[in-house]
Amino acid sequence: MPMINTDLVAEQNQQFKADLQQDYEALANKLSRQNIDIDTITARAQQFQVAVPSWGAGTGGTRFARFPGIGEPRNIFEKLEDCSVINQLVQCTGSVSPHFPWDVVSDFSELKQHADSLDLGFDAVNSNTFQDQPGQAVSYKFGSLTHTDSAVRELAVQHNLDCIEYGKAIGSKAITVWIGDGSNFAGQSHFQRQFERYLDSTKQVYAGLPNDWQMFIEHKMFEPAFYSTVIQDWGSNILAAMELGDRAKSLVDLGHHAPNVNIEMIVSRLIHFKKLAGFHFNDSKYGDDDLDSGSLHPFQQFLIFNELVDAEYRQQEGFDPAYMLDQSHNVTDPIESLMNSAIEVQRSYVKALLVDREKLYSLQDSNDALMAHNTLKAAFNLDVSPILAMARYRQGGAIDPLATYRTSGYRQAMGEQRPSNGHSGSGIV
Ligand code: PSV
Ligand code: MN
Repeated sequence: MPMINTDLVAEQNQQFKADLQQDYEALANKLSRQNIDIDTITARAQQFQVAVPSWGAGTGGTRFARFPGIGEPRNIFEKLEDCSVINQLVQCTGSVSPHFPWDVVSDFSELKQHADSLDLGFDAVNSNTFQDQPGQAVSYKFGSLTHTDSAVRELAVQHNLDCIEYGKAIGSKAITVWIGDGSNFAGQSHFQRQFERYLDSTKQVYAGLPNDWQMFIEHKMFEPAFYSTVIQDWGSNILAAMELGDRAKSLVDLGHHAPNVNIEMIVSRLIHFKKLAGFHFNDSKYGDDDLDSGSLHPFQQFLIFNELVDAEYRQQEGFDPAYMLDQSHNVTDPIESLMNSAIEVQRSYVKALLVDREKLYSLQDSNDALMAHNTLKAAFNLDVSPILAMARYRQGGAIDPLATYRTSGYRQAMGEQRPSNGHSGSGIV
C-alpha cells in the first residue's frame, strides 16, 4: 500500500524523464569508451539496499534540546509508514532496523503484518541497555552487560534475549549489541575484570541466538563513558567477536572512531578475518555527530565502498555485510535526510563499481603511486546521478525523490493526522 499517490509519482517522473534520458545517454557513451556497460551498473544499483533505522524517523536532538518537527511518528507503526515513503521514492531502503524497547509492541504479528502491507522487511534488531526504563528494578547507571552487580548483568542479558524473541516474530536475522558501558574516571573500573564480565554476559546472549542468526557487536570510542569504553574500538570488538564464535561479527558505525582514523583499512582487516558484520552509515566532523551520510566526507565513504566492492570482486568467502543508516536529524525533515543519505550511500557503491580494478592492481604492483591514486579518483570524480535516478525510475521510484516528496504534501498531512503526544518513542539519538 503506497503512502504517496502513485499517479503523482508518475506525473512527476514524466516531468523529469526527458532530461534524465539525455543525461543517461551521455553518461552511457562516456562509460562505453571505458568498456563499461551502463545498464549492467544500473542493474547493480537497483539491487543495492541499505536499511533505515526506526529511530531516525523521528527528529533527534542533542543533550541540550530537541526541537520536534511537525507530524512526527509517535510509534513504530507510524515510523514504518514514514520509512515506506522513503522506500517508495528511493527504492533502496526496503527494510527497517528496530530498536527495543523503544519499538516494543503488544502484538508483534500485527507489526509484521503492518510492515508487509507497506512492503517493508526488518533488518537487525537493536537492544538498549544504555537507558533505564520506567520502573526498572536495577539501574544501568554504572553499566549493563559489564556491571559489577550480577543482578544488573542478568537484566541486560535477559533484555537482549527478549530482543531476539521480538526479532524472531518479525523476521529479523541479527541482533546489534551496542553498550555505553565504561568509565568516566581513571581508576573507576578494572579494565580486565570489566571485559571478562562483558564476555561472560555476551556469551549468554550468543547462546540464545537461533542457528541462522548473527550477533553484531558495535564499538564506539566514547560517549556516554568519557574516560574508557569497554568496546571502544575495532580491536576490542574483533577480539570479543572471535571469542564468541563465527556468528559474532564487528559492526562499524562511521561516527565511532577518533578523527582521521583510516576506517576503510579497518574494513579491509575485518573482511580478511570474515568478521565484518556491516555498517551504521552517517558522517561526522568532531565525534559521533550523526550527520547525514556523505554530507562531509563523501571520499571516505567511497573509499570504504572501494574495499567492499573489491571484496565482492575477489569473491571473498562469506562476505555479506549488512548496510544500515544510523543518523540523528536535528534541523531537517528526517524523511528527506534519510532519502538523501540512502542515495549518497548508493552513490558511493556505484562509484566503487566503476573502479578499473585490474588496472589498479597492476599500478599497485608496479608501485605507480600517482596513477593508482588517479585510477581511484577517476571513478570518484564521475557524476553517477543519472545511474541512480534511472535505477530508481526502473524500480518504480521517483526520479527526483525530494521534489516528489515535497510536492506530495505528506509532511503537512501528517501534521494534521498526528497531533504530538510529546515524545517520538525514542530518546535523544
Ligand atoms: C550509539 O551511539 C549508536 O550508534 C548505537 O547504534 C545505538 O544503538 C544508536 O546509536 C542509538 O542511538
Ligand atoms: Mn550506531
